[in-house]
Order: sequence, then C-alpha cells, then structure tokens
Amino acid sequence: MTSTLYPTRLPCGNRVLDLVRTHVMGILNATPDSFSDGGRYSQLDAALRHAEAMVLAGATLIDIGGESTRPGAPPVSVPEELERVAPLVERVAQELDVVISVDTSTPEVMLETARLGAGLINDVRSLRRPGALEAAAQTGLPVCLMHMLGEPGDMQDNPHYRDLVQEVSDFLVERMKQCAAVGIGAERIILDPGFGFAKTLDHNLSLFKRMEVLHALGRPLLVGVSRKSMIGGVLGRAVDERLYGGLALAALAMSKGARILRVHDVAETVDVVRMITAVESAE
Ligand code: 7PM
Repeated sequence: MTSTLYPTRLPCGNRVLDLVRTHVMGILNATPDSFSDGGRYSQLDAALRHAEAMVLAGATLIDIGGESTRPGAPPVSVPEELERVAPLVERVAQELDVVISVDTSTPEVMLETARLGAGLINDVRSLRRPGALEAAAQTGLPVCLMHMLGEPGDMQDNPHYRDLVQEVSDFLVERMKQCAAVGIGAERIILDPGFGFAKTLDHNLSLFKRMEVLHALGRPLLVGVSRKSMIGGVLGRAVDERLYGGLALAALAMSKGARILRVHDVAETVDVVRMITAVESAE
C-alpha cells in the first residue's frame, strides 16, 4: 500500500473518512435545469434519486453545488444559491449514508449547510471571498483548497506561469497559512491542483504528471478531471465520450496521491478504485 505522510482519519461532521484508501465523490448539480418543466420540487426529487444512485454505486461523498463555475455563467445571489443547495443538503443528510461536500464560495451557504448536515466545504476559490475563512473555521468542517488564478469568468484568458507546479504549490501553501491563521489546522485540509481552472491543455498535462509534488505537501489530494476539456483536448472527444480517458486519469491520479476522485461516472470509477486497491493490498 502507498504510504502516507499524514494521519488518514478525517472527521467530516457526523461521519469519518479514512483516506488511507481512495474515495469516489459523485457530482450532484443543484443548478436549475431550464429545460425541465416540472418546477423545483420535481427537480429536488430527481436530484435526490441521482444522489441515491451514486451512493448505491459506491460514492462515499456527494458534491453539491448551486453556483455554476462555467466561464461566463451568470452570478448567483446568496438567497438563490441557498435556495438551490440547502433543501438538497438537508434531504441527502436525512436519507443517505454519505459525506456531503458543498461546492460553494459563499460564507452564508457554508454556515447554513453545515447546520443541515454537510461534512466538507469544497471551495474552488479557496476561501478568498470576504468572510469565507471565518465562516469555514466556524463550521469546524474540513476544507478542500483548490488552485485557480482569477475568477471562473476570466480564468481562461491566456493563463501564464513561469513555473507551474511551483506556483500551484506556493498558492496552496499560502492558502493553508491563511487557514491556520483563523484556526483551520492542516489536519482539516484537502488540496486540489484545480484541473481546468486557469490552465491550458499543456498546463493540465504537466501538472497532472507532477502531481506527487503537491501530495508531498503532506495533505490528501482531491482530483477532478471527469469529462473535462483536457480529455477532450488529447482525444478529440465530445463531453459525453470522455469516460475511458477519465478512467485512465483516475487510475493515474490514485497512484500519484489522489484520495478523493470527483466524478460524474461513479460506478465505473469505483471499479477502477477497487481493482487498484485490491492489487495494492495484496501480499
Ligand atoms: C464548467 C467549468 C462546469 C468547470 C463545470 C466545471 C472541480 C470542482 C468543479 C475540481 C474541486 C467541472 C467543473 N471542478 N471542485 N468543481 N475540484 N474541488 O468540470 O476540479 O466539474 S466544476
């Protein structure tokens, strides 16, 4: 088994993850589907059934987000984001045995969803919004810090790095310091290279190749590459044709320190994780 530099028990609210093994995080979208005519109640129901299917397929975390990080997506107000995410967090917490990760940069959403049963804060802005550090600290929950330059709206405008891996590493270390200053200790932190965020295809590939450097910072890594453009860029495949490329990256990420894989295709990724775990656990 691959050795780790840190204690692997991560308390996530009322549940504990053991990050000695790799976990699969299923992506649950809480942004309203403008093509659905059923209204919010039926969309909540559909989302719950999707969450349940992912848990049955072996997801041990579900990532719930109500703000689109797509470049050019309209900003979402705090009440709107809360209305999208809170009912779903509440129902998943009541009905499913799974750690709920909340994909948010909004302090009010962190506080309210923690109260409703969330177990992890996943902020693509690494707690850089005003009040986010303090709110996250107050929840007592672990936090995923992800590398991104700028904002989702402008991040892909000609991203440039002198030394990509060093700059990503420096960024994450600086965010960990800011966390420590408000009482979020290193033991509560998960690190994420931020694939697809302010990075060209070549950036994504180099960063992936050298991901071990980030694991050496001493915290578990979360990797999200599912269906992303780095797969499309290499294989020339549309979003719905990127499964096999994504599974290859999932296996490789695991060997480079990923302990949480954030994916759309849970069942397929769980097979990859179980197969690799069986080999690594053998005598
Ligand atoms: C448009 C652009 C739509 C980007 C969706 C996305 C990550 C994440 C996302 C990740 C963590 C996607 C992304 N990606 N959180 N949230 N790490 N921690 O393709 O890589 O899912 S949203």
